[in-house]
Amino acid sequence: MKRLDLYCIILGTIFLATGTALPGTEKKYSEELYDHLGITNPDHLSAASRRALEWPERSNEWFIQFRTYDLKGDFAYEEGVVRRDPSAMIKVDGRYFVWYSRSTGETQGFDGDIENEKVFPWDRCDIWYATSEDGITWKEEGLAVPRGEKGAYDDRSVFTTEIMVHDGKYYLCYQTVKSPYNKRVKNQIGLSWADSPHGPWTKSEEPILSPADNGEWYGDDLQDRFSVVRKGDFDSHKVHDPCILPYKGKFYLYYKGEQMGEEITWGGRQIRHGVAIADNPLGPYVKSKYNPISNSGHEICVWPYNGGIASLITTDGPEKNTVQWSPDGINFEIMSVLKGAPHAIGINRTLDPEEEPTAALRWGLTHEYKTGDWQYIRGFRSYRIIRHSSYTQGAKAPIRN
Ligand code: AAL
Repeated sequence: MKRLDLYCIILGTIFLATGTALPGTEKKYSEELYDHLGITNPDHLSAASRRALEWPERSNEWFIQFRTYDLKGDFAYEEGVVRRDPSAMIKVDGRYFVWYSRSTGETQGFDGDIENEKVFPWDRCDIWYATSEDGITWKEEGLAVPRGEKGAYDDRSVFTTEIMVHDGKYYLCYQTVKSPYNKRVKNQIGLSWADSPHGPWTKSEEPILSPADNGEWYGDDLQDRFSVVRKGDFDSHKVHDPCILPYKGKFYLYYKGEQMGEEITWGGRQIRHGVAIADNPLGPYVKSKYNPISNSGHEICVWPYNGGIASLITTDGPEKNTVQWSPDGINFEIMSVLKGAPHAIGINRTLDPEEEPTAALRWGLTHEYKTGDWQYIRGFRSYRIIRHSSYTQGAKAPIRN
């Protein structure tokens, strides 16, 4: 390295360390922006102020706050039964429909007899459905899609489902696990379709999406999912939380990936989303070369807006609790940062998502953990927070549909 280069590097490091810009390199911003951010001394900018000055211009139209509430009828809390991960809600013949994971029995975990016990609340689930006239009082209608026969790719559990209606047909996509359910088991995505929301459902003979196969486990302990020789793609272990949206004449299957050797990052669990695209609802679904399309998130919650796709990113990663939007279903930008959001949202597809950016989230379904064993389906509402006074009004508003 030349002596001059070294001198410049040392000087730059000193200026950065002392919070002072190199002479002549400080970028200037408008007086309005300085005033808006409360920066009255632009010659002494903290690292936080420098970041704030570089924020993209954003209005508050994507900023919302949520509240949740109990539902009635068969969705009232019931000890002994797990009802969780509600699908989107649709309306057929004046009634709302929802599908969800349902199981019974306590969770034993992975320490005992995994062949016969239940390792997670979402283990040994089938997909059930319920209907409601008002979205508040629900009637459980019964089984929609059962686990497969012994030996099938979905013989252990079918769970975390989403509904898509297209051309008069109904499509349920969902997660699948094949026995034995150990910590290294790969999770896939299955699909069933029907002519009526009441079924009968026809099942895909093979999964429609599988984890990437480019990771390599270290050792042969089936209960160790963190030891790897190579991690592979972001979705090398599990493909989860599928949701198919018809978009631009194709079918976009959004999903959560879990990676072999998942780490805890500066934002928590290393969770990211991907998309796989098909010409037909039944597939084949081809993973986008741009995957992963998020660097954070958990359950998929996506809706069409203004020619693009919006996505609520919750729970894990440095960008958790943000609403994001992409003009093309792939390249997402943060539109707002929220205080928090309900988990596993089942979007209300009967609302007009184009009314405003977050209209699709005005009310719908979520799930909540009463205990580690028992989860139940609840309702949520969201409110736009535009002025300080509307914050109070929103928080106190009664539940209306
Ligand atoms: C959920 C989802 C998937 C996971 C588990 C059940 O919130 O992310 O469905 O497997 O938790």
